[in-house]
Amino acid sequence: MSRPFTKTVLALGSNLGERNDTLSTAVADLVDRPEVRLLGVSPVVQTKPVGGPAGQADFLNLVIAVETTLAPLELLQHCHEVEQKHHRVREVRWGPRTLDVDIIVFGELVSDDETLTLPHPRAAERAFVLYPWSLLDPSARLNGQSVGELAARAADMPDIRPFDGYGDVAGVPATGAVE
Ligand code: PH2
Ligand code: MG
Ligand code: MG
Repeated sequence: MSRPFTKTVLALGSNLGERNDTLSTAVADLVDRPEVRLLGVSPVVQTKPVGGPAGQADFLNLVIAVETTLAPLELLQHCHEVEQKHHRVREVRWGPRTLDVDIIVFGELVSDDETLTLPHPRAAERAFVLYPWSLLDPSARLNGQSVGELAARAADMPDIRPFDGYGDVAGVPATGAVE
């Protein structure tokens, strides 16, 4: 018997190559199987790199909501396969990458599994995740707090800029607006 659909939030980032094209194709790839359905796509934001080596390029970041019948580790594997398709090479921790796809929340699941910690252990302090998520879903909460309020308090919030070259991602108009 298959699992019921669980709502999950994924964060995507790119700071190498054709960043915006990579993000749009990656969203399409992530939902290109019957076990994963797209619920919504945030606007794309341009962000300064948080951590990692000095001098790397700005990121484009976005967040999507999906529902899936995959188990958490199956979804993680699927995210890694989509990263690989976009020639992701894991060389330097937090270094430049064509594509990073992180699972932020998986339903209400709380897990300290080393392979997949949920909610994502650093999401609550990263405006590059929280801010686009708050635009997609202003009522979203993480660890019992409003993601918009968490974003406002995050150290990287002042460096976030709208990115207006996004158009439609995977044929789905972005919801929310970046001022
Ligand atoms: N991802 C990281 C580390 N730092 N900074 C920004 N602005 N955007 C990211 O997606 C990002 C980061 C680790 O995955
Ligand atoms: Mg990441
Ligand atoms: Mg990652």
